[in-house]
Amino acid sequence: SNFDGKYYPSSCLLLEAGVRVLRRKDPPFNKLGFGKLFPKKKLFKEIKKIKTCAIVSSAGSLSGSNLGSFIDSHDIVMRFNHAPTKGYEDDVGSKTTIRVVNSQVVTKSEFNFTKAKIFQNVTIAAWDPGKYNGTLKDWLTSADFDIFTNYKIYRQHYPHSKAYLVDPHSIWRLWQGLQTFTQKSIRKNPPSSGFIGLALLLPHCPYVDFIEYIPSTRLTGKCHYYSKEMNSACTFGVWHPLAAEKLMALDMNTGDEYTVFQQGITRIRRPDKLLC
Ligand code: NCC
Repeated sequence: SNFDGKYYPSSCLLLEAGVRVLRRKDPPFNKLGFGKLFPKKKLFKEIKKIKTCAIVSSAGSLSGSNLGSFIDSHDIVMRFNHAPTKGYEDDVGSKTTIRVVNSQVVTKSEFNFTKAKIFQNVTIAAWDPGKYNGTLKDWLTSADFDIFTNYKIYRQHYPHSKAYLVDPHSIWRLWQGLQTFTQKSIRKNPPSSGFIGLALLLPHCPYVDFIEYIPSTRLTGKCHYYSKEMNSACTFGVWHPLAAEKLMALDMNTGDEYTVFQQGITRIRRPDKLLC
């Protein structure tokens, strides 16, 4: 990307948003009983050992991709919300290291967040954007959906789990980075779980292979690989600034066109800090 004539990688903008999970030491949680629910452990242990990461979008165009074994060959595999692997292994693989879940999935009874198998024995990063300029204290009472109640139940059920809340301020910083990249005015809605997941994971990986985020020639109007729902807005966006996210991802891509558009794999490298 070109800002003021100076080359500045868009991946730097992504990293500088500093998308992160909340920790016990973060005010005001260091003074609140609620903060004691956060895991003591870091999100990822031994990051030096992480060589390859994959993010699996939930796009319908994953159907028929046969990318399952490629996906499973990565050290870390990120998935979203309640996207299943069972029955779809050939196309999406079976390994899951971390799930990024939105606050609807945490709260709505149909997803059964506190009990369903799909949310167990994996790292969880749950997010809710709160208000654009709200404080973290405001957020506790004004989240779009109350993730706190079920988060607490989950952590009490599974005290050894690695379930975190994404810092909502960092989500809005990511939105600002996306706005800086896009230049044209984007609506003030949070990025999709996909983009939040990318920003959360990239600092921990030399590169991330994001699968079917930039739509390949398998493009279909099907919303998800796991359902029959037809809705192109799932791919191009209606509420989330998804089109802007994908243009930025394409700008960060280091793979060739065949890999992106025929195979459906966008490779994004962690930038060298000296470039940023
Ligand atoms: O659909 P969703 O997203 O769970 O998808 C996860 C991420 O995959 C990428 N994606 C998905 C479908 C598609 N055709 N193309 C894609 O690129 C996106 O990056 C997306 O973020 C979300 O982001 O959390 C979202 O969640 C759903 C829904 O809440 C959950 O699936 C639970 O049912 C939202 N849909 C609705 O609220 C109706 C969606 O807008 C965003």
